[in-house]
Amino acid sequence: MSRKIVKRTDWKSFPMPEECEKFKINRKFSKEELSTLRLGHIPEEMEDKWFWYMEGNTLYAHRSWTGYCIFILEIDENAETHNVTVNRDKEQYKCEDINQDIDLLNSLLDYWGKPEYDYYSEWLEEISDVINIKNKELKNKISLYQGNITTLDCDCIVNAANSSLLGGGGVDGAIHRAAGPKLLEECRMLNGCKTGKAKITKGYNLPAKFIIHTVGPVYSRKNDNKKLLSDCYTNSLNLAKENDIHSIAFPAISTGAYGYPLEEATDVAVKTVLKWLGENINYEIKITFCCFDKKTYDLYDEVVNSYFENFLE
Ligand code: AR6
Repeated sequence: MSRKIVKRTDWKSFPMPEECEKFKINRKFSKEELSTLRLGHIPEEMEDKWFWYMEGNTLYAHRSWTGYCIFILEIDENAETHNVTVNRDKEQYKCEDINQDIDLLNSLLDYWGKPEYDYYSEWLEEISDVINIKNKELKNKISLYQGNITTLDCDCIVNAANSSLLGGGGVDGAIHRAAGPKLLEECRMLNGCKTGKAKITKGYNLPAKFIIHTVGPVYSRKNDNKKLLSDCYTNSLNLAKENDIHSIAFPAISTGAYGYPLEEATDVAVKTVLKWLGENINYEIKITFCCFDKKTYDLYDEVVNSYFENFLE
């Protein structure tokens, strides 16, 4: 790996927050994990990202670029860590439950320690099992439609929104125009939405009863594009299930203004939806991929069918 090692000085230095808390986690790192952690990381995007670096055997993990919350982990000579100090500005990062921090940090360390962690290969393995077992049931739950999503008469349509949830261009603009101004009123109450997450509103003047708003990643040639885009589909479907929604239509999230290359985005969308269906096989739901133009439709058609062509009787 030819990445340079990240140092404290690579990051702008706010004074350290003064409020300290301590908690314990127990983990042992392998040699590979430790050498990956030692490289550190500078985020390329502002939102929801971490900056970390090691000085000697101390790992500093800054929550976002502000440095208002810094986790400091001592790693001992056996490559184990137990004691974590949190310096946080409580105005900016209050903590209601320290167990959440422990879970968060553990999952981050899982992720950070893996050299060039590739979610994509992991899905490929998982998805082939799901599809092999349940192919026919899955096939009947998916359909394609070419046209304007706002005309679809299903329980719910998904909006490719931005994190303000206050409207925009593309499919977002079309949905707000068709649903009417009450949608914006409800959206104002939602306090935005993070990339990869999803929130639900009523459909107002739309044929669809509900709208699930999700925020796709702005494509940036980074590993976690796939993960974030996949999260949009998974979180939208989880929210649909929680709300007893049995038919839902997705646009091609992130492939317009957010610049996600269509082929990869289609692959991620189809794989994620199939995986979710496989894991929720007893839930009755019809999922439509709504493709605005013929090029998108043809690509979805090809990708969806590629999963089933070997299995159809
Ligand atoms: N019905 C179905 N699909 C549509 C429609 C429609 N009426 N209109 C566009 N598409 P985009 P993004 C397709 O740009 O890339 C907004 O300003 C379009 O052809 O709508 O996730 C938000 O506020 C493309 O395939 O969403 C955000 O700021 C797909 O929908 C930003 O754009 C997504 O294109 C989100 O960008």
